[in-house]
Amino acid sequence: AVTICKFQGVKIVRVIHDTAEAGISLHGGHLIWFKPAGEQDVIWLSEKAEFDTTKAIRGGIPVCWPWFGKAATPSHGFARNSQWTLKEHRENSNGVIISLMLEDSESTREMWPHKFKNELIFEIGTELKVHLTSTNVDDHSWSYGGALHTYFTVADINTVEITDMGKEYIDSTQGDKAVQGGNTLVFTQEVDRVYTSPQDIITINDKNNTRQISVKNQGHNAAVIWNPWQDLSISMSGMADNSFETMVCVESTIYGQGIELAPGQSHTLSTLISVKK
Ligand code: TA6
Repeated sequence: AVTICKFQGVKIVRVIHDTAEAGISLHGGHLIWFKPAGEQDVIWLSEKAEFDTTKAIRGGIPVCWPWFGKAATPSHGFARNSQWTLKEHRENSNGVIISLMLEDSESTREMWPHKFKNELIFEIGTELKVHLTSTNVDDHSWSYGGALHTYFTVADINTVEITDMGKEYIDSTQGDKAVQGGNTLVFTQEVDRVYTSPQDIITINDKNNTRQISVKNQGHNAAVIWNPWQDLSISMSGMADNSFETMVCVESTIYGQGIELAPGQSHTLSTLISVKK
């Protein structure tokens, strides 16, 4: 069943199906939970997340668009702070499909002077698929970047290993230095990296391999991996001091102004998330 209800004061689309449960906030077009039947939550939501419609929600899947990071203000673009509308929902035995829309308005054109149409499709079943299709409905070309900035739940960041994110990365903790790394990433301090040649499927090995989450990205040019570690968590909004221990972000990213669209053209950025059996 699909219902529209209120959660922490914001309007959400709530999905309850034999295959999975999910919640999507219309503020931000932001998925805030996804739980396949018989599994623990896959997506992390901060216990201190603020559901104040002027801010992005801490956790879930923030939709960063039309730029990634601090390339302009607001950080990570305006889509995660915008009110999306529910376009349609469909249901079958495999799961539920939810489609949300965001179009340019006077206030978006003040921040970014282009006309666009964004459709955000969530396929919710034993796997979670998220597709963000951006269309240029303006009379000139424009370029954009962004990310599906997924926060994953992990049992303990100290025993997490990530593989197949590729070897080359830009390290934001070292002034955007280009680094050649290995194929396995473990966490002992803050990690904030843009991996520029990721493999097709990135694996999060959690809790000494008792759970593996696979993340298949498409339409991207990079994968960002982020854990703020303790000092940053303490200073960040919507974050409890030790909450870095139970989360990691693995993001399907269009780094830089990576995609150029001519009038009428579209591009889709996706992330496909599944728990490996
Ligand atoms: O994706 C990693 C990152 O850009 C980090 O640099 C980091 O600070 C984070 O996202 C969270 O950004 P936010 O604007 O949500 O606080």
